[in-house]
Amino acid sequence: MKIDVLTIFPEMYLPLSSGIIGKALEKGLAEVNIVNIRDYSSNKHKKTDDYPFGGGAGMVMTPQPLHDAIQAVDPSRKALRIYLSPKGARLDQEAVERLSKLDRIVLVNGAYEGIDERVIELDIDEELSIGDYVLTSGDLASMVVIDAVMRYIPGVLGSDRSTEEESFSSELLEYPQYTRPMSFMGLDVPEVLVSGNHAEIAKWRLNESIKLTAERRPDLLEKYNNKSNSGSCREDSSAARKK
Ligand code: 4GY
Repeated sequence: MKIDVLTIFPEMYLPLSSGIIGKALEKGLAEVNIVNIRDYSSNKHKKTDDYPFGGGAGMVMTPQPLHDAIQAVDPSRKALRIYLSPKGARLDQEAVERLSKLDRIVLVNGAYEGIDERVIELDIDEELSIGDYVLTSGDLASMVVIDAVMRYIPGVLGSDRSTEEESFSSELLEYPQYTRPMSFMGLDVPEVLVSGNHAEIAKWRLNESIKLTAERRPDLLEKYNNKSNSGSCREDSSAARKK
């Protein structure tokens, strides 16, 4: 996969060089191309914004540099062009998985009061939001998209992870994790986890996941139960919880 990122703040993408994402990009498992929108401004001062028609506070990003930058990275419209904005459809794990299957994505980032609406009309395929809050630019949202999508690219995570991701409990909240020591500040690791009984461990973890999801995210549990009832291979959470 290749991701082109169009931004007026290219220095915000420095963290992509570190950690798991940094390693994956080094290995060439995916490519992220950061493009400075300012480089495409035909204005003599490389301006990328102007006052809003109709008045009001702040500045609006002008269409020319954005349109030309998009045209430059995706001349034959092969990429999915995404604009990050609180007006967009909410990004969830399902959307992340869908994006991870694409060959090319262009992430378009606004700042100030946003971009000229005609760029959205002409050049954007999809608007996505990472949540109901307002950032100073789309760039942190783009970083979230990149990070979440990269986890689905083969080789980015440990090899046994990808199968886990597809397993039936992935739409539930994660069960609690423990590591050594067995006893810490008077708190012990649950006995079953050191029993060596893998079936019992799997059962305990699923049950913990269901309990936690019921308490904190009943909306997710509802979704999970609907899926398990329409599919045939697994029981619903009330049955699982009793065991
Ligand atoms: N929330 N999800 C978000 C955001 C900043 C003004 C348009 C979000 O995705 N992006 O808050 N973006 C705004 C700032 C221009 C983008």
